[in-house]
Amino acid sequence: MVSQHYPAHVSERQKKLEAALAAAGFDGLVIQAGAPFTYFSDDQDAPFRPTPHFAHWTPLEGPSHLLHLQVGKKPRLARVAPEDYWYEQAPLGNPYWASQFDMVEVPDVERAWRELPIRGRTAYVGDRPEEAGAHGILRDAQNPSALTARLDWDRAVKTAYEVDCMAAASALGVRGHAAASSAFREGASELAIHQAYVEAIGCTDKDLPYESIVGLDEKGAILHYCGKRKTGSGRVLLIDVGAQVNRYASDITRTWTTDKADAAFRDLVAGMEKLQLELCGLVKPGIAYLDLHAAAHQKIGDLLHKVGVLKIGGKDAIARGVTSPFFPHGLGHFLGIQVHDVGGRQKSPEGGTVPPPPEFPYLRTTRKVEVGQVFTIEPGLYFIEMLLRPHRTGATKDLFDWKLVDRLSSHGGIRIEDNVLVTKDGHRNLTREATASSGLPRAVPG
Ligand SMILES: [Mn+2]
Repeated sequence: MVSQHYPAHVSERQKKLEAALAAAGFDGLVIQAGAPFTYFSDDQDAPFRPTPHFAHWTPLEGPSHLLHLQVGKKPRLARVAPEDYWYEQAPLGNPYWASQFDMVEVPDVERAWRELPIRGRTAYVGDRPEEAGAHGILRDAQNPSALTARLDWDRAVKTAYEVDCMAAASALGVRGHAAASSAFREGASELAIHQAYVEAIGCTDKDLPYESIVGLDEKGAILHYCGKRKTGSGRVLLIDVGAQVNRYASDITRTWTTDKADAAFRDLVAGMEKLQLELCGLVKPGIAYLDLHAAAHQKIGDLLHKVGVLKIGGKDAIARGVTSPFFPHGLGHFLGIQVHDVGGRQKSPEGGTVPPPPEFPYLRTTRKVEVGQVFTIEPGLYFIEMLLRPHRTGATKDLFDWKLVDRLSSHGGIRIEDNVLVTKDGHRNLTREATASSGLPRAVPG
């Protein structure tokens, strides 16, 4: 994907970096693309992922490259391109982004270091600090938290280039989800639904931003279910899978049902779709993400009450602690180069953490909502026996319709997840935009 906003992205990075260097007391920074991760006692590497701080500057793929950033200078990028006949070493050519760098190509990492004129107080960010030490970067300048905290903080606010990448990643994901939902309706297995997804977006599993979650029926209640049953079909599909563009992720979940699903469960799915969109509609600068999360609990409590699973709704259900067994995760998380992007609980540019309140321990986002942030809105409603069991006896047992709970348990759960950008006037829903403009059926479950 070519974005006209890329030059402005690099200028913005440079501006933010210079402020961060000044605040942390450095003159320059070397960021390393990262080393391949080799499994213990093996000669096989895990699929490579670049250091996120490196990917924040350039979509250049592959390990070992060095990026040298200095105050007032054009970024210098030493691309490591070994002479090697085991793996493909494709020539770089002239990609649209390369002119933003003072580029040099070298056959190994040692020569990459020699290409960098390191002087003054230079910091290093990467996974090979000992290598940085051998090239004159002091120990207290290797991954210094005073600098990395500021870089993490800045990553939460996306540039127009990053938004282009993430919108494209949502569009790709939506295409895959449409194919997956068709496969589900034709009676496909979990494995076949997964294959329909990757086939539709034209990638392999290692190009996905995270392992796909494809759960039929009761498996939908396992939040990170990664099995892929080869046979069988379902009445309900919970599918959580994204796509990557220039290393930026989308993270999309849909829940689909066939007409064989219980009518009460289908009402829950329709209700979740409606309340998910209402929650997206509340997103605007200045609010606390925690308030969105609390609103989700109230809406889910009301829905459970309306369908008859709970005998009380909304505020009362929250006060009695009976929404949490159905909705035991956070409403969402920051999204970007990492699927669970950094900085969601960060207190300030200097670092520190704002912990979630004790009643919502899994909430990953406690930071104030600001223009340029991208995060997910993903309310969930599941029938998880481990969490329901404590309520089957004791003070809260009469608040549930246990017969209905037991009837719906075999349907697993519901999660609906979009990727939302905070704008000056409110928000842009990158996922629904892609759904609306794709010509594909709108991703309305049920
Ligand atoms: Mn997610």
